[in-house]
Order: sequence, then C-alpha cells, then structure tokens
Amino acid sequence: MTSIDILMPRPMLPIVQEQLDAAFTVHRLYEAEDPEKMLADVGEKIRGIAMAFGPVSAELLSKTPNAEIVASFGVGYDHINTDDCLAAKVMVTNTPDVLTEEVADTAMALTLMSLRELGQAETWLRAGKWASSGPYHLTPATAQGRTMGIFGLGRIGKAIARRAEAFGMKICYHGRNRQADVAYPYHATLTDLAAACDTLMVVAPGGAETKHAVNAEVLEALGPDGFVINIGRGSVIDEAALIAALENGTIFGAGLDVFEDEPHVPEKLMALPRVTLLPHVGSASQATRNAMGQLVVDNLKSWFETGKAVTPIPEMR
Ligand code: NAP
Ligand code: 8YV
Repeated sequence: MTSIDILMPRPMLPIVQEQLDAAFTVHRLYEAEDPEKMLADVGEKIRGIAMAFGPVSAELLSKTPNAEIVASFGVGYDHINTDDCLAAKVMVTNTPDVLTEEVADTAMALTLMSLRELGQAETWLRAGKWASSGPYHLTPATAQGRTMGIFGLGRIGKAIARRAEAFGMKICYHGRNRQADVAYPYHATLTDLAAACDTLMVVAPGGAETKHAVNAEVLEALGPDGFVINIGRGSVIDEAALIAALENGTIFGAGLDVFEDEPHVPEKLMALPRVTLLPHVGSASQATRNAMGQLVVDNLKSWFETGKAVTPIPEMR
C-alpha cells in the first residue's frame, strides 16, 4: 500500500503518523512552506485524507479529485461538509465508542466541579487563602436531589445518564427521537426539557441543525437554580445568551468543555464566578486519544485493503 498517497493536513498523534508512514506515502500539508503549491503538486495523487479536527469541504476535495476517503479523528464530524463528501462520492469515517466512557467521566467531573465550585475551591487553597482567610465558602448548589436533562441521549449521553443516576440524580432527555431502549422521560422540545430539569447536559452534535439550540428562551426555562453543562459542541449554545443569563441570574451556573470559537474563550465568561471552564479535554487521556488514532489508521487500511470502512459516519452507511 506504500504506493497509496495520503494527505495529512494537520499534525496527528505519533501512533497515527508511525503506522501511516509504514503503510502509505504520507504528504504533510502542515509542513509545506507553500501548502497551496503542495496541493497543486500532489493533489491528483491523493487517495485518502487523515484529518484531525480541521475543515473538509468542496474546496479541499476539488484539489484532491481522486480522494476516496476522509478518516477523521473524533466522533463529532461537524467540521466536515458531509454533503460535499457525498456529492464527491468520498467516504467519511469518525471514531465512535472508544471515547464514550472517557467523555462521560469528564462530563460527570465537570458537573460536580460546577455544582460544588471545586475548581474555585482549589484556587482558594493554592492562593493561600485557606490559611489566611479561612475555609472556602459553603456552596449554594449541591449535586444532591438534582434532575439532569440530557440534550442528545446517544452513546455518550447514555453513559453520562448511568453515572448521574449513580449520583442519585433523576434523568430526562430531548433529541429528535424518543429512544426505544431507555425508560427516562422524553421531552419533545428543548424548552420543555429545560423546564423539567435543573441541570442541562448538552451532548448533542454540532452543525447547522443544532446551532444555538440552547438560546435565551431555553435558559429562561431552565431557571435561577439551573446549571448548563456543555460537553458536546460550543456551537450548540448561544454563548452571548449564556453570558447574559449568567450575568442576570436567569440561570445559576455553567460548566463548559467546548466553546463557539475555540481556543478563544470570551473574557466575560472567564470573569464570571460560577462558571467552570475546561479546554476541550473530554476525551483527552493518552489511552483514549490513542484508541481514536488507531481507528483512523484502521479505517484507512481497511478501506484500501477491503474497500470497506470500519466506522463510517451514519450518512455513509
Ligand atoms: P451519538 O451517539 O450520535 O449521539 C448523539 C445524540 O444527539 C443522539 O441521541 C441523537 O439523537 C442526538 N442528535 C443528533 N442530532 C441531533 C439534532 N440535530 N438535534 C437534536 N438531537 C440530535 O454521538 P456521541 O458519540 O454520543 O457524541 C455526541 C457528541 O459529543 C459528538 O457529536 C461531539 O460533538 C461531542 N463530543 C465531545 C467531546 C469533547 O471532548 N468534549 C468528545 C466526544 C464527543 P436523535 O437522533 O434522536 O436526535
Ligand atoms: C476531540 C471531540 O477532542 O471526538 C470528538 O468529537 O470533540 C474530541 O474527542 C477532538 O476530536 C479532537 O480532535
């Protein structure tokens, strides 16, 4: 397969680079002095694209007209224009399942950090204030007795639900469809879900359909004891509306792993006291990221050896 040319637009993990180098001829766009010249020189030869969280649309595909597959790193693929890939008859794969439990762990940790202000309490200790000023204040919020409303009860949403139940929380959810395999109450609209819970867990995918789904109306419905936790995609929440809701006391607090314009986080958000912020680390352990990377490699190898992908995105099945 070393005769097969693969484009790598952005750096990938060593586990991916080493295996792709051994199996294919890899062209690293990010190392090119003039990426456009590299594309003009090798674009026609490219048969596969290994992509780490960067855009793929007709613009790139027109420069790689013989590409057959985009193997994307990550389960979310809102950065990939699937219509353009379908039109160009290009297979798209993602990395589901191998990160589900890790991301659910992070979501639960973020929930507890947010409700109990654990990050702020640690900052208090590290600043010497425990010794100089006394104990950190008692938190107004507690995890006990809460109802978690999950927006996007898919693989990760269900893994979060199991954890939250173990912490004594009630669960309800919203998505486009009622799930056949769970008994949790279903709410047909996101506003209804927000009104029925006090901890809104956002784990729906990004993209045009969900953009700003969590808006001022939803936050109003969540109410003054409410927390929003976002482990899904930044685009799903109207960040300006969220900041306003936090400033006005429309909701109580938030825990965010993802943002609208990563890695940029609005100053206003950083200045708010009842907000816990993480730098998109949901899946970010070495073991889980390596498992995701292995799926990128396995998809490319399987495609060129058998003509079948291991984990095609739902639109390509
Ligand atoms: P999944 O199994 O496909 O679940 C997605 C859920 O969202 C499904 O229950 C689906 O239910 C619902 N959904 C999909 N499209 C929707 C829409 N347009 N409107 C409303 N609901 C919709 O995916 P997953 O593996 O759980 O991953 C979920 C998302 O988590 C990813 O797409 C990614 O954005 C995010 N993620 C973040 C991190 C991180 O590091 N923070 C890590 C991994 C994943 P219906 O089909 O019934 O609507
Ligand atoms: C990764 C993610 O951080 O899988 C996803 O959808 O958001 C995360 O696991 C991301 O893909 C990094 O490239």
